Amino acid sequence: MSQKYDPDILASEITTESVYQSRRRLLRAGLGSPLLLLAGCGPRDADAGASPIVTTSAKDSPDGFRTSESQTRFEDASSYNNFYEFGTGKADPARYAGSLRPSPWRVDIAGEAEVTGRFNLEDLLKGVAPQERIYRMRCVEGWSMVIPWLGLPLGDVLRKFKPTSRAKYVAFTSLADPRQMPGVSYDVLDWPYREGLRIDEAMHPLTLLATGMYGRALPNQNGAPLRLVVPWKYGFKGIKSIVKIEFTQKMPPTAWNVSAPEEYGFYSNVNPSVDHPRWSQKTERRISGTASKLFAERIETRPFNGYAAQVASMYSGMDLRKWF
Ligand SMILES: Nc1nc2c(c(=O)[nH]1)N[C@H]1C(S)=C(S)[C@@H](COP(=O)(O)O)O[C@H]1N2
Ligand SMILES: [Mo]
Repeated sequence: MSQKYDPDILASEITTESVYQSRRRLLRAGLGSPLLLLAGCGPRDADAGASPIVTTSAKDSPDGFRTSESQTRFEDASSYNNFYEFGTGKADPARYAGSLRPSPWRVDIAGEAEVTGRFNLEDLLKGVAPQERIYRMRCVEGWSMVIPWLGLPLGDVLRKFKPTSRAKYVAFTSLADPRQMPGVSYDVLDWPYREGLRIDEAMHPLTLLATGMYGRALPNQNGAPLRLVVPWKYGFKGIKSIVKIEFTQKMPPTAWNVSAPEEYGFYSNVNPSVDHPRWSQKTERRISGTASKLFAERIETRPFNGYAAQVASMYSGMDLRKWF
């Protein structure tokens, strides 16, 4: 996780065609709804991809659902990515994720729940209202973004499947299809990419199952058609292109923990007082720049990425140096 940003790959790579396709998926998934238009972020014309869409003057609400900090530009959020299934360079996902086919899409629901099986994306999401959430995101590598997501509270989706009292954790699995994802032919991670949450973390109202960002469907490089967003954890918990969700009794294995257990723990809460073994986590550089200056000055990283008021109680009594 130490590749350099390739400044040659910017928004110009995000073709009109891919924006058009992503808008069609958004509409098909029922997300081009009046609610989103009211939020000032409805689907726009196919060629709107070159300019940032959402500008909000909303103040931070007490529940943390919207931050008023300045937003990362769409161009940067969709061209500076980690999605190792398409290569390990920051510019690789935008360059290569065109081969991902996000529609039709099915998700397996398995494990400790009354309702399990394989569901079309539309059926998986049916009955839960899409929302906009403007979250700070902090990568373990030391950069951060502010992104207006569209999605559904994960807990509302999970409850439809009636998890049993034995469901203590939720395990997520990404697609790993070498025909769509050139990177899975390389041995950089133990494919498929996997992540997990404790059940209370999964049910927390801040946890989002994202289907879009900046008023449009997710670009492939950001994890189309469905990815996790957990704003108080390091970015790698935000597993992309999810094909399986399993309720488990035991703590599930996660891709980064399997590959480097001394560097990446299960919890992965943003914690400036626990250094990564190879670098400090005390500060971060916000990607809030212009085309000529990607990174802003260093700022201090906050415990739980600034969401302590909402989430710290879930970890009371836990030694967060041990459970990193
Ligand atoms: N399937 C999959 N999901 C993934 C990753 C990945 O390589 N594969 N990278 C993670 C990491 S390290 C980060 S920081 C975020 C980046 O999300 P973004 O590119 O949308 O900003 O995705 C996470 N989800
Ligand atoms: Mo990351």
